[in-house]
Amino acid sequence: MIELVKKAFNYSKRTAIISNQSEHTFDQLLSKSESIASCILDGQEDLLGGRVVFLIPPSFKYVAIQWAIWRAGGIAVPLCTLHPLPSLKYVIEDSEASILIVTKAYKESLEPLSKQLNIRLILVEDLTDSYLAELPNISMERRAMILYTSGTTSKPKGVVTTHKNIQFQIESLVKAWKWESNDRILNILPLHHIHGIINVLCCALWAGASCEFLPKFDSKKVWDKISSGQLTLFMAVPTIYFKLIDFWESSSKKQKTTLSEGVKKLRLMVSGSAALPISVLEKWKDITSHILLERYGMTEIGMALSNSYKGERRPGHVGLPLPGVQIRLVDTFGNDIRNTGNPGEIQIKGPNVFKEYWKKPKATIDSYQDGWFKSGDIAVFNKGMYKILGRDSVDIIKSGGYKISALEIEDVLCRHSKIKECAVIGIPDKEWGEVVAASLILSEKNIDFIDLKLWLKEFLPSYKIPRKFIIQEELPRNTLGKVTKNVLKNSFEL
Ligand code: MLC
Ligand code: AMP
Repeated sequence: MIELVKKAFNYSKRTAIISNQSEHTFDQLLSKSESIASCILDGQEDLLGGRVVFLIPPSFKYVAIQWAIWRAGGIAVPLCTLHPLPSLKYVIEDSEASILIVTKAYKESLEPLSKQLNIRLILVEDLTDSYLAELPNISMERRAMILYTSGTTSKPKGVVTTHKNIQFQIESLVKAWKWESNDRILNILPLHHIHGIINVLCCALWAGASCEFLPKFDSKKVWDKISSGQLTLFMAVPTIYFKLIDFWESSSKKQKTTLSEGVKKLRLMVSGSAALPISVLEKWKDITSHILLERYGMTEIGMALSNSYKGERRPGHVGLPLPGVQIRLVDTFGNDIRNTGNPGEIQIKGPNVFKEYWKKPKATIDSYQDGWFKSGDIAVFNKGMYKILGRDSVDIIKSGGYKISALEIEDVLCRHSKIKECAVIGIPDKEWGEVVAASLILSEKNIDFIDLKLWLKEFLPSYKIPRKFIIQEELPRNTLGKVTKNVLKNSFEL
């Protein structure tokens, strides 16, 4: 049995999950996941690493299904509830899923696909508690999860982590941020990325703490919760803090005082997944007295660097390696340049580092240099702490904490009948970190942007749809004919 599940037996009557106004104990999580695992197994002894894709909004059911997949020996592949059908189809096909678990709400859209691909479709509503099978023994070396993340290729890659990777990632954070069983955290992050899954959900459950879900981010509801005095921790992406500040500023004087006083009761507030602007950190400190703890991580490596829990939290910096994580800063030749004060690439080693890109051995090998995972993030080591300067690729955009591939959006745009050529970039934005912007070369005189956005929605989730468009006669290119995206940035009004 994996350690996360084993530990739950010690927390039996404690509250594990709060969702849809109901509280669920660890005992309930154990018994629900056991019965779902039995249903999934359907007579088999062990799923033996079969991929189980699931599309379930954040809730007790989501967690019970995640645990059930692990307990049945499967690999959990969570889908994004915001994704349109082509994006879901891509993950289902690429992961070569054998089982698809969805709520009734998605039946109509996904049943035809499951039939076409001959995948067993299970509706959550049909899962019963009637029968319990013997569950397999799962070794820690086995693959546990595949999360799809964008990179420098057009299509997202499946990042495979083992149970051992996940356990190490959790233990490192539990230790660094002093998780305890009397903690309670609010989870408003999507549950198909590590921030929401590992840092919030799994750490809470590992510690015997409670994790409360809100179905969707909503500034007022989040403020109500974080100022209620019930929570001890909160974690979010910088865009969420930006939005919370916005809400606070538009509140009445009396309300501002109530919110600010209430939130002081938390013991820790963390920001990550994208650079935290110093202005946001400072404003948050003004209104809540909390100095946000900024940390740095990546789907492939879990969390790597963190400001101190008890000591210094330096604005604009991401601190030092988390327990057990090895970091080096290298130049293009792989020389360690940490102490030169020059910028270099962050590379990572340790049990936290993922196993492989799913079915992409070459991409996996290429992502390492001398045994170190290449993050693609550029940093400097400044007076004893790491500071992220940016990325080595202009094709990767971070917007609202989501990693977005410019190439994926270009691929879709170029399929439009009125678009001859295009280039997509990220441009700086106070709220979103970056917003997606596209330059279009048309094959016709003009294009209706409202229609274009509607068309894009069929293929891309809303956070990947360009917010800014320009039409150009030609794209800026260098002598080799490659689009110079840094030059293109100047064509957008910043
Ligand atoms: C949404 N909108 C955007 C946008 N996303 N506009 C610009 N850029 C974007 N990226 C617009 C929508 O079109 C809509 O506009 C309006 O904003 C509200 O949309 P929404 O979907 O309701 O947004 P909201 O719920 O407010 O979402 C904001 C958010 C969300 C910040 C809560 O983006 C989010 O959950 N981000 C977290 C992603 C995450 O977990 N990343 C971690 C990756 S792991 P209109 O005009 O239609 O109203 C990782 C490793 C690590 O990075 O280190 O953690
Ligand atoms: P993802 O692939 O979605 O896991 O995103 C990981 C990327 O998010 C990293 O490679 C960084 O570029 C970025 N990131 C995460 N945390 C931070 C941070 N604190 N500051 C700057 N960038 C960050």
